[in-house]
Amino acid sequence: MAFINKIAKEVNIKIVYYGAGLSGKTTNIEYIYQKVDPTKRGQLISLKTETERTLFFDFMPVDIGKVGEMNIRVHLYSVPGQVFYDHSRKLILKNVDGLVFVIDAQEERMDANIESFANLKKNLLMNSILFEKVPLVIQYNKVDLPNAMPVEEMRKLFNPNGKYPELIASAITGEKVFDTFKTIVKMVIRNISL
Ligand SMILES: Nc1nc2c(ncn2[C@@H]2O[C@H](COP(=O)(O)OP(=O)(O)OP(=O)(O)O)[C@@H](O)[C@H]2O)c(=O)[nH]1
Ligand SMILES: [Mg+2]
Repeated sequence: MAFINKIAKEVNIKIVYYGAGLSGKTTNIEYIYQKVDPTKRGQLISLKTETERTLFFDFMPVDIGKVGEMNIRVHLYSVPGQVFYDHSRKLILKNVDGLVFVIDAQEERMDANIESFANLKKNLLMNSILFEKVPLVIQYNKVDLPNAMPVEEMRKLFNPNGKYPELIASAITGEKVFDTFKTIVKMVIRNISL
């Protein structure tokens, strides 16, 4: 749940980037970190292994300005995608307001993406959060790679009814990274009554 402080006129929202290992979650957050005005964001805290894999989480706060009288501060997190860090993923989902599910478009990663989507649903349930109640955006990432699966095929797997907004992205170049971020922030703000 978003933390709303009416006296300080401040709203804190928590957005979590979720998805399989190496799907590009950290790359999304690093791109936002590099491009956002440094006066509008805090430090990027990344806990990584020696091979640059997320060990616990990435975290970065970003001030996105005002909605009405309220200052909106977004807390961006990414989970560690590697299968064995499940306990951390569960913890990071606590009090989540919005989700970006980052899909690795490479054909050979589809099983890992499917497993991660199921894992997301399971971990929300473990936190007593209803999957259907949390705003969710789907990002098809790494579409620049030659072995990327056609978007229509991925849609059949993850968004057959077109229920979720989708972004076709290449986080490494920044393509659709901000559109993804803006889409989920707007959905979350619409979802909380200020
Ligand atoms: N070609 C290509 N490579 C990408 C893209 N996005 C990320 N990568 C690369 O994929 C690798 C993994 O990216 P990360 O952002 O670390 O992946 P992650 O989802 O945070 O992985 P975990 O922390 O293990 O869960 C890195 O080498 C990135 O440079 C993309 O859009 N295109
Ligand atoms: Mg990572």
